[in-house]
Amino acid sequence: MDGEPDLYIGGAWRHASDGGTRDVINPADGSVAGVVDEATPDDARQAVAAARAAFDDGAWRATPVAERAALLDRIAELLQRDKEDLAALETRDTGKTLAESRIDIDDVTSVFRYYAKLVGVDGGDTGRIIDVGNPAVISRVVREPIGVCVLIAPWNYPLLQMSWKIAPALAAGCTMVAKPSEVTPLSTIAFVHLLEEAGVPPSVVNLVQGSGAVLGEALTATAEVDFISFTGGLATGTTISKMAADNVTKVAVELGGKNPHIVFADVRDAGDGDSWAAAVDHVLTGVFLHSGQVCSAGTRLIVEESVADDFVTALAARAETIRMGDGMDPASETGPLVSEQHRAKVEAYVELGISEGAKLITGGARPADPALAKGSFYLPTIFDRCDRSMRIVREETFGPILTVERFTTEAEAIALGNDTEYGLAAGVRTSDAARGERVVRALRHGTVWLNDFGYYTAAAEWGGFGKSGNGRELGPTGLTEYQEIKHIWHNTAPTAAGWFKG
Ligand code: TXE
Repeated sequence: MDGEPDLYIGGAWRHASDGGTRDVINPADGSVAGVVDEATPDDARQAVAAARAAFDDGAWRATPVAERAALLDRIAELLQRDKEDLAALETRDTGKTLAESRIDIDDVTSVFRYYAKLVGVDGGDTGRIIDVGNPAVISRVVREPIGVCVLIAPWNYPLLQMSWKIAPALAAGCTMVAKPSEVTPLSTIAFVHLLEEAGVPPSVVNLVQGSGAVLGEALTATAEVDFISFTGGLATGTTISKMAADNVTKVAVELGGKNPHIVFADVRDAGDGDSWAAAVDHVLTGVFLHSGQVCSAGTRLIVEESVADDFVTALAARAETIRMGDGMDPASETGPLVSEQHRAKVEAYVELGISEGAKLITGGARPADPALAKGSFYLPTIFDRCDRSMRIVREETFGPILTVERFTTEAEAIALGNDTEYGLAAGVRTSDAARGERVVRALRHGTVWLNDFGYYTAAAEWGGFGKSGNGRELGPTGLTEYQEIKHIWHNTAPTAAGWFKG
């Protein structure tokens, strides 16, 4: 960054082969947060070749799991040592508040610690023994690293999303090429320096950054790659899956969501006041945290008719008090959108919502505060009286926009909650435990929160139903995605098969 080489290929830091660079913009004020090298397709091909050679060489995958686990723990220690620097980079790059960035770095640390422990269990890959009915035969199923992985991350949680990929890939013994979003590469560059310091062997992790459209083919349409893990938009995920298909390359994609948050009237009827306040608070946080740029954001409020007016009024009052500002300012509760380009997309969706007949309750504009004029800020926005015919209800806006739909029966709430082509996450709020269990089991989403919203843990799988993607990250499945399964049949007392008699 800023004159230092940023591409890490074959264990060496390099500039782009054509000398190209990119200005990375701080969305809080439009200033240049850093100038980084912009890889060419040829650089990307060299990174893939380096990862291929390192995998085929066999040394990394033969490293004892205990050593790999110790390396992951060392990475976790360095992450904590550098937490403040990494968090500041993340804030300058994405606009999110420093408090959020610090949580992100802690979460990244937990991911490395989790996989260090998981891979250490039973030596990680001793496998499963099968009784085939012949005492002379040892039949066992083992897991082995899948090979060369291409890891493509988005801009909303740059380092966190990348860690969900790099940690299990390293734990499994894979080699890899990481490509952060061109919009937010800074924390990943710093992190790869940290990996080098921790002792990750040369060529095991390679790093390129630049436009996905330019580098995509070199990274995904090649038989040199065994697995592609992608997080990003639906259109890009579909393109990558098609490119990978020619080589039958395994792909796992996480493509966002249009996540329902269902509120039953009984949260108020419970009469304790707390359930109601908690519901309002969680719906608010669920959609407006990080200005809605969260794949699991609860962007669709589905609320029981009898309390809907009061709920929306309470919500709007809270939304209007959210303090926006530069993420580096501790007084800020939320930062800007990630870029001017993204704000334009969000603004277009607001226009669309109005033209579709949704009722604008609050927001729907840039903030008037002149101190925010240079940043890509946008007010928390609520649309009431929405229905499923509206694109604003069906499509992922990835901005601070909440749509409100109303229901009168439990069956209707479930039907609305499932009426999306996505299926990443959903929330349910009710004071009736039996109803809560019925509804969470009926919802077709990868994560469902009951009387909570947004929480996750490195130990539990994350991913979506439907067009939210395929494959899972985190948890034990987040490791097995990076492994191939091999059945070994060992006859300790070989005899002739005796099939052919001649
Ligand atoms: O994402 P892209 P964009 C959604 C959100 C957002 C929309 C578009 O709705 O508005 O996606 O965002 C790389 N081959 N999400 O355009 O393009 C790209 O460089 C290989 C949801 O920023 O999908 C970046 O590293 N790679 C999401 C990554 O893909 C390619 C989080 C994601 O960028 C490529 C972010 C190609 N042809 C946005 N084209 C979530 N699931 O949480 C691009 N890339």
